[in-house]
Amino acid sequence: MKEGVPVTIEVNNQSSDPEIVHWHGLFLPPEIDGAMEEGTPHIAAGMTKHYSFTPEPAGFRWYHTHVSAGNDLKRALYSGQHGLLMVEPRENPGYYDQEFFLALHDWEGTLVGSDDGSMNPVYNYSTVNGKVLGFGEPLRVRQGQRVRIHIVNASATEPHWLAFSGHQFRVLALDGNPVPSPRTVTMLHLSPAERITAEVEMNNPGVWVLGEVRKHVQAAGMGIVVEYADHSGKAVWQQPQTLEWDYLLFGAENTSEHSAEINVNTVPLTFTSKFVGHGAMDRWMINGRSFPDTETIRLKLGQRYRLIFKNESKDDHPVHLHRHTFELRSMAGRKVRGILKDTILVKAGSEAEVEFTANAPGLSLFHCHQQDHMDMGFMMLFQSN
Ligand SMILES: [Cu+2]
Repeated sequence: MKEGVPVTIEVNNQSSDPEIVHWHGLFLPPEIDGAMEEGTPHIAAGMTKHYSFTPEPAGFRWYHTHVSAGNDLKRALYSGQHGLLMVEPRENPGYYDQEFFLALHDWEGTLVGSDDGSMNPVYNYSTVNGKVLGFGEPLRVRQGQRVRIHIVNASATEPHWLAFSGHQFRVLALDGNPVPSPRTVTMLHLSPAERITAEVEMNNPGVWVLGEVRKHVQAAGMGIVVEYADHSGKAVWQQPQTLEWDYLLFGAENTSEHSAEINVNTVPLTFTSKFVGHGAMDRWMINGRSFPDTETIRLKLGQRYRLIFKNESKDDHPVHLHRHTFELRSMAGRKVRGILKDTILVKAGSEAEVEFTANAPGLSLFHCHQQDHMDMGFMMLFQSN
């Protein structure tokens, strides 16, 4: 799509269940954003709906089903019902020779009991663009090219670590939004629903693997071959020794240049879980309550809000706010500016703070993007007016 250019999309539900499409990262009214909790009507089985909107903001977005799965690990985000969405900026100053779009996904999940007795999904296959390593078309490049790669983690529940053997990533954007300090890193971390846009200089001719850093996940298929022109043979993987990722690397270098704090209303949100019983998925709570019994928080249009996330559970949570972009302000006590996202990973036992302006009238859903967590109550609504 092109920024500012209206589109009409026809969605035909050929499945046998009611479906709904969420346009993740776009600023859309609740009637079409794609969450039943906000009031978007579902699409009945066999029916077609048309959605007309002007896409904004520019950047790398994605779209996906937004139904619940419960114990059916073939439904909702466990299925392949997701796609990539690029909103091209009006002006595109990016200089690159080739552009690739990659979606990570995990397939054929089964619920397996963990040590503490609760159930978690475990997967048979992990893919890049729907193919296990060695079965998809390679990314074909030439020496000297500057390549831009847009990656989304479309897994229902799993975070992923990626490295590109023989190469490094220069991270340009997180969740489709340019970062203040692009930096070069050896690996990327994406929790469910997160996106990364990175540039890679093709300066090491050969045939390489771009894939999951953890051996068992790459063995389950998560990787893609990158092939230089005039090179052939078996793709080479170089195993990194440690896992490294830090959002704050990409924040503004000089935080003092930002003007004094404007009036900000704080909203504390504490995440906890409740063990329901052996063989069952945990119940999730925000401020002690599970959706739909959570409090709907009222926001005044135009006001600035800071959400203070306290994760008092033993799981990490990639939390997502619909219809807004927020600025990351602190992570585990470290302050930061300039990182704009719509999904952020709040680690177990940790805290994070994000800030946004309530500029979207109506209901906006806030939830953990891990399908099993949102299905088990990790959702709430904001109402702006
Ligand atoms: Cu979660």
